[in-house]
Amino acid sequence: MKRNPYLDVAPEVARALEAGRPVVALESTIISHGMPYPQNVETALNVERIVRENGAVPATIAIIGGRLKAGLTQAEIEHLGKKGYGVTKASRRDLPVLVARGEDGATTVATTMIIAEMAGIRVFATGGVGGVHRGAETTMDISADLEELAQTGVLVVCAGAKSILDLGLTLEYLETKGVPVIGYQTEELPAFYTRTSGFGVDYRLDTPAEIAAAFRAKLDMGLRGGMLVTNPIPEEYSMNPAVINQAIDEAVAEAKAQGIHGKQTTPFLLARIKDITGGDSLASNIRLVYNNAKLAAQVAGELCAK
Ligand code: PSU
Ligand code: MN
Repeated sequence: MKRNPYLDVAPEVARALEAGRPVVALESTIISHGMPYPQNVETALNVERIVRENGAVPATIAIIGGRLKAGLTQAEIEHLGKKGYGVTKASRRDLPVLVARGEDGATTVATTMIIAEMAGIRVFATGGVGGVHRGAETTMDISADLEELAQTGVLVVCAGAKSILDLGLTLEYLETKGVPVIGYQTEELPAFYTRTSGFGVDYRLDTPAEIAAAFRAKLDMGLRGGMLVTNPIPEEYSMNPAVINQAIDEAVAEAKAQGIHGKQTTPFLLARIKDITGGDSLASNIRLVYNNAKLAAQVAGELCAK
């Protein structure tokens, strides 16, 4: 493979990739903008441990000093976690200037996919992906994550989409872009904090091997783009739908009243929902990320075997 002069693959990750062993990419905006310190750092380190316990090597992805990093040290994870909103939330459009200036960036789902693909990593675990926001018919707020799923060949394991987004429009957008939306052991799109949403997925697949087979087929056919695997939050950590939906409605109304827009929207909503629920949403968020890390490691293992 041609060496990418902007990319640093951590030695352990490079060894695993070379030997054809499973690797799971992890994002860093969830650390800097998705959760408060110190839970963010604790969660990021636990996620890496869970990936290992399930037989894969973790590669947390970020931009450090202008370098695209596939695999961070513990000190780098702590740095991003402590700096929080002080780190640039980096989506696709942010990469050129951050790299040219030698700055730090926390990678969203979109940029994590880009860097994972550059490094040769095919499977990525996160909590939630961006999507079509409520009111997008006037704001045009549609996450770059969806375009990335359309064009970059990485499988993303998430817990579905939360209703800060318009779930119906998000599914329509993914359909238009040709992104398969898979439900893991479910026919329904999970709604992040809860296991159901009332919306159907494209296909229900019941084992990591079936998921890997579908993604392998996509790669082998040369079909551009990724695949979205939605994994419901474990029952014991799921939230009361009435309580969480009320909190989301309140947070969305506040964002609108305060004129929050652009890249601030998602972090603002997540932080408000956490405060309104007295921290309950954060506890659920952490658990669903662990659940996704486990499934992603299993899928990465199966993909290597194919
Ligand atoms: N949803 C979450 N937690 C997160 C994010 C989304 O539950 O941390 C982050 C992810 O990094 C995602 C990004 O890629 O927000 C989407 O931001 P935007 O909507 O601005 O594209
Ligand atoms: Mn947006």
